[in-house]
Amino acid sequence: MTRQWEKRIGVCNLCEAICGVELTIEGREVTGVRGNPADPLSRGHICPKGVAIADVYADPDRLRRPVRRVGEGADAAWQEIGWDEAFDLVADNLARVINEHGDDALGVYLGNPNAHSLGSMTHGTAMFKSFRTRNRYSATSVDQLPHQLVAHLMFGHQLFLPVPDIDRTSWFLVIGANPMASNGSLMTVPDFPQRVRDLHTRGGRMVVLDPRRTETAKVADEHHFVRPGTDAWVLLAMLHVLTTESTPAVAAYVDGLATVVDLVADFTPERAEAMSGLPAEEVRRLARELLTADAGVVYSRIGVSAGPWGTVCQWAVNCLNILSGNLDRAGGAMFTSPAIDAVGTGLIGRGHHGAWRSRVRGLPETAGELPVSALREEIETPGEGQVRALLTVAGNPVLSTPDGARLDGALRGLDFMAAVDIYVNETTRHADVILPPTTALERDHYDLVFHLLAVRDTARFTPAVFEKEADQRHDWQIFRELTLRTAARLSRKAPLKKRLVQRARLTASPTFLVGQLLRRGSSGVTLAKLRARPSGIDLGPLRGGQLPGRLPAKGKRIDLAPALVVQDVARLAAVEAPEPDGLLLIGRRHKQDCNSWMHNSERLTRGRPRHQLLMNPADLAERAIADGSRVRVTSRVGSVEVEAAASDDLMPGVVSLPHGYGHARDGVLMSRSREVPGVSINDLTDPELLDVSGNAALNGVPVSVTAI
Ligand SMILES: Nc1nc2c(c(=O)[nH]1)N[C@H]1C(S)=C(S)[C@@H](COP(=O)(O)OP(=O)(O)OC[C@H]3O[C@@H](n4cnc5c(=O)[nH]c(N)nc54)[C@H](O)[C@@H]3O)O[C@H]1N2
Ligand SMILES: Nc1nc2c(c(=O)[nH]1)N[C@H]1C(S)=C(S)[C@@H](COP(=O)(O)OP(=O)(O)OC[C@H]3O[C@@H](n4cnc5c(=O)[nH]c(N)nc54)[C@H](O)[C@@H]3O)O[C@H]1N2
Ligand code: SF4
Ligand SMILES: [Mo]
Repeated sequence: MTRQWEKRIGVCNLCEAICGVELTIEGREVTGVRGNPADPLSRGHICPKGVAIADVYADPDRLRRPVRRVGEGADAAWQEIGWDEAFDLVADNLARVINEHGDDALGVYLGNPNAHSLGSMTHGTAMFKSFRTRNRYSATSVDQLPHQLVAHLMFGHQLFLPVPDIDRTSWFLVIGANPMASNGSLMTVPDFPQRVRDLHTRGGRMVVLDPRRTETAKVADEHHFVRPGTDAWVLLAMLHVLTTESTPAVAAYVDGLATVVDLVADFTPERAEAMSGLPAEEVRRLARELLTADAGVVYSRIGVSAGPWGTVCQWAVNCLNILSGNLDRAGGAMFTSPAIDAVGTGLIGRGHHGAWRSRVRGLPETAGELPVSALREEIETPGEGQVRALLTVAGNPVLSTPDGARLDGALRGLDFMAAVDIYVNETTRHADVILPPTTALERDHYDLVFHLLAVRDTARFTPAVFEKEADQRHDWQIFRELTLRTAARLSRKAPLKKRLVQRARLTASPTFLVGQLLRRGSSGVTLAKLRARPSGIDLGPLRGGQLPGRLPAKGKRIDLAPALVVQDVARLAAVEAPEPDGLLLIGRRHKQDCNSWMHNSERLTRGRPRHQLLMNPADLAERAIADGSRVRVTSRVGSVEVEAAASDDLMPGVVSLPHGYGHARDGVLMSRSREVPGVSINDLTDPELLDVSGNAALNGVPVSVTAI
């Protein structure tokens, strides 16, 4: 018998690069995945994880029907139940807790894959809004919160984020990011390796500042070590050089230049050298190169935003791009013009900060969310407003947020927990009920988030590759049921009119909403046109000269000196010297890892282990630790045992662990993940170490390392 096969266009949603893929399908099986060369953004690029989307689809450990937990910990068993029963069970319990203890007694946590699901953007957002809790948390506060806060304060909208125009720049400074492994973040840049080769062919240069000589550093023209947590001094010193060696002129719509000049007056390159280890002369040269480049751009990401001074750093990055004349022009830091402008249309709110504070520690909210570093104490501390029920959606905070081990324990104390997730993971194993949605290949997709952050304007609608089974539910259907069934059980009722509008909105499918949103834009792209060209429509390179017209701020102005940043620079100025000797822990990402959740894929986990603590040979020798031997790593909050591996790529005094490892907790998880060696870096990271925004300082954590 000849095998029947066909090709279908799909999309990989595992990271921000949103690569187009071409799948070979035989019946209900994916037998091949390759990059789609006709995709105008990804141009055929694919990485090892892209191929593994087939593994998620086929994984026998993946949940396809709702399950209810019976028993606890190692003794837990999971019983499949029907959807109706599962929805009622969750709605009954959420409503019970809210009716008895108030809105804030329900905590919610949103994980990273929410940003990669259309249904979550259209319907999940509505559900979270309908729960009026202040105990809302997400992966944002272990990630890009400083970027959003700074964009809100400077430009007037949390997601009006400038993107490096990598395809036209001639000078690219990359700080605390490793796009060769991560494929870019807040910079949707599929095929980063080719774009760097093109940069070099044009005669351009890339410079990397990172405490580890990363894969990106290795393809750069220059790499310099910086001591973790000290980038702020380097960036402010670059501003110091710009403002003392030149007289920057800014556009008429930019306020606050004099304040910036004042703020950076004492941040000399010599001080930057003392703090960071980067020689003063290099700091000067980098600032001068940015100023004189044909087109230059500074870009920084999670090594900096998830550090102790994330907000000051992201502010300084914007100031450098603005003061060097590189904002909103080709080759600089530019704004996208997406076919659906989630910012301009108000689909995503502008943001706010400090409208309320967390109950126990008084940490500020941003855009309606509290820092996830406060979640554990809000569950454990009794009193009014205590979190008694938790709903997690596509997240794994036990592995991904600071002091995960203690959060793990706190989850056991909840009255009720539900999760919308496709796996039993280290967090969802505590849920009473797990509701599994369809996966990427089974649902329609239009990217509402990452077109907004891409290095080129394109639009693409990808219909589901596989029809869902009758007894599966899409995430938007789950959000609709949970919203409506919980609301029906609440003693506080919204006005009838509001309820009817909500019901109508939740009943429209995400695809229908995409069609409507496209019509509101001015790109001329329609759903019909997109359906006719499933590889995507090219809208061209990023457009310059859009300011001040596109500025979301009232009055269409840029504020270079927001009060919150000015105050935090004063706090920075008061720091006199680097922390005394000791080791500083940083994180890392690998090409084949996907945060905490792809370790059930055979093809991503075979081969040489990569979970080790990387350490400079001199630091190993000083402690009489042999390469490859087991060590104990200890921080203020915890201690782990792991193999150490010598690496010249680490700056002396710095050690590195990847995040998303350490699956063996009680041994109750997916079959293959359980066998993957390694520990969780977040059993060492500290919920007390925060940036002013409330973002966790996951990088630069003081640790000691001893031989076992
Ligand atoms: N120390 C340290 N910690 C870090 C980081 C770091 O660099 N260092 N990085 C941080 C960053 S940037 C992030 S984004 C966070 C990520 O942290 P989280 O978002 O909390 O965790 P993920 O590992 O992304 O887990 C995603 C979960 O979603 C599930 N899932 C996958 N697809 C779907 C879907 O389509 N629908 C649903 N409902 N569920 C799905 C998976 O099964 C998995 O359980 O980790 C952060 N933690
Ligand atoms: N393969 C893969 N790709 C991914 C992910 C994944 O898990 N795996 N996750 C996705 C997600 S959710 C995100 S948010 C993005 C993140 O994308 P990136 O920001 O590119 O993430 P990382 O690769 O962790 O790079 C952070 C870099 O910062 C460095 N660093 C640490 N501390 C400091 C410091 O104090 N100063 C400086 N200058 N550098 C420092 C680290 O050594 C590391 O090289 O990646 C996305 N892409
Ligand atoms: S770079 Fe890899 S993981 Fe990211 S979207 Fe492309 S194929 Fe998927
Ligand atoms: Mo992230």
